[in-house]
Amino acid sequence: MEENIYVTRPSLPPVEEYIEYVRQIWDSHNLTNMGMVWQEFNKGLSAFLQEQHVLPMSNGHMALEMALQALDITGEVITTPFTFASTTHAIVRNNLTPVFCDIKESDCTIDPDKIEELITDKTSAIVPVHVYGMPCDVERIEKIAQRHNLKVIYDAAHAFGERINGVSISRYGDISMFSFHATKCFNTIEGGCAVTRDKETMLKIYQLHNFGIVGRESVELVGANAKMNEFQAAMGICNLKHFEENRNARKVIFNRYRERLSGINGLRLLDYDEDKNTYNYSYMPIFVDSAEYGMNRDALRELLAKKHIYARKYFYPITNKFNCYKNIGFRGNTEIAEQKSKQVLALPLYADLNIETVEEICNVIEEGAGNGVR
Ligand code: T4K
Repeated sequence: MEENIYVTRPSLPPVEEYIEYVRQIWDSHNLTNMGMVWQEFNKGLSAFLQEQHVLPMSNGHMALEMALQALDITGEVITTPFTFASTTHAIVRNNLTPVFCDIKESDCTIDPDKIEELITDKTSAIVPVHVYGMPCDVERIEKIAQRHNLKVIYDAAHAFGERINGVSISRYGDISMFSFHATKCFNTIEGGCAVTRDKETMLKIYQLHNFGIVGRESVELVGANAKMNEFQAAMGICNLKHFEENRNARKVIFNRYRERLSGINGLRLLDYDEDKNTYNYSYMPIFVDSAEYGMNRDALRELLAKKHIYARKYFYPITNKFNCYKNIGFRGNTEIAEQKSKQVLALPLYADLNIETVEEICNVIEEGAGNGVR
């Protein structure tokens, strides 16, 4: 393959659609601070999510940091390390202590069977991750949270547009955060949003994201700047119009990958439940069992790279093994997360990835089986 194929490629609207909004922004000279385009985007986004309290922000990470701040979370927070750096950093940057819970083998989300043993009198919240858009066991997490009076903040960075039993995934927990980064299935270049059902909480996040300003002469909270600008919002309006067609295109690719790869010895795919969940099909993780497959994950990644296919180790290393945390010694046994992170390879998956390329990627993986070094 001559052209480089990356793990993802941003979906872009027809350029004319975007330019129309750029002209509007030019004419208004209103570039940021919750202007008209931002308001239009927020309205469309709330309608799409069927949620009342939604706040488009500069990025998903700040939405997560401010969600924790808005709920006055203290002490310990139970979370998983099988995620992007952002989840753990958001906790630590709020001066909170992450306590790491292991994940389920079947879908890599937090294992509800292992949450309660980690709860102490210092625990005040759970931050589960809908990793790869795999919905966490939201019902069980809700019950645990209620029993122990804990807040739940979902890192739903990967789960935009998903539904559980027909209901938006953001309906669960106290707050959910979506990421609209360029690499996500829906992008505003950089961006993200916070969603909650509680009006007061939303007001607090709104104030926090604009320096804690409450009125012209009144600053009530130690906030920061997490505002989404007009150009980001314009991209959001345009991309939202094409979200469903892009979802359908990704589903075709995802299904083809599953057809081709599910029978290969030593490769494991995640367990999807299409009767219950509406997915966004934004990630295609495979897990390589080197003993059975005949080659380890890193060797397979190199084999693909030789053909200009750049699969990624999302997520390796797990966050509790990061150098910046090595002297801290966080609590929690995360054996399965560690094993999964050593096996995972995220294959290219995006709306305009052509099906011939998918076939070629599968050919390489198929030919690799049984042929490599352990
Ligand atoms: N929680 C979770 C679970 C997350 O995964 C993330 C973000 C967050 C929280 C925080 O949300 P944000 O604050 O980001 O909204 C990427 C993204 O930067 C990051 O947003 C994302 N997770 C993470 C999983 O992936 P990298 O360092 O792997 O990205 P990068 O630049 O290597 O891009 C991957 C590939 O995508 C490139 O090889 C080529 C392609 N690409 C990328 C960009 C930026 C393009 O084709 N065009 C582009 O503009 O982190």
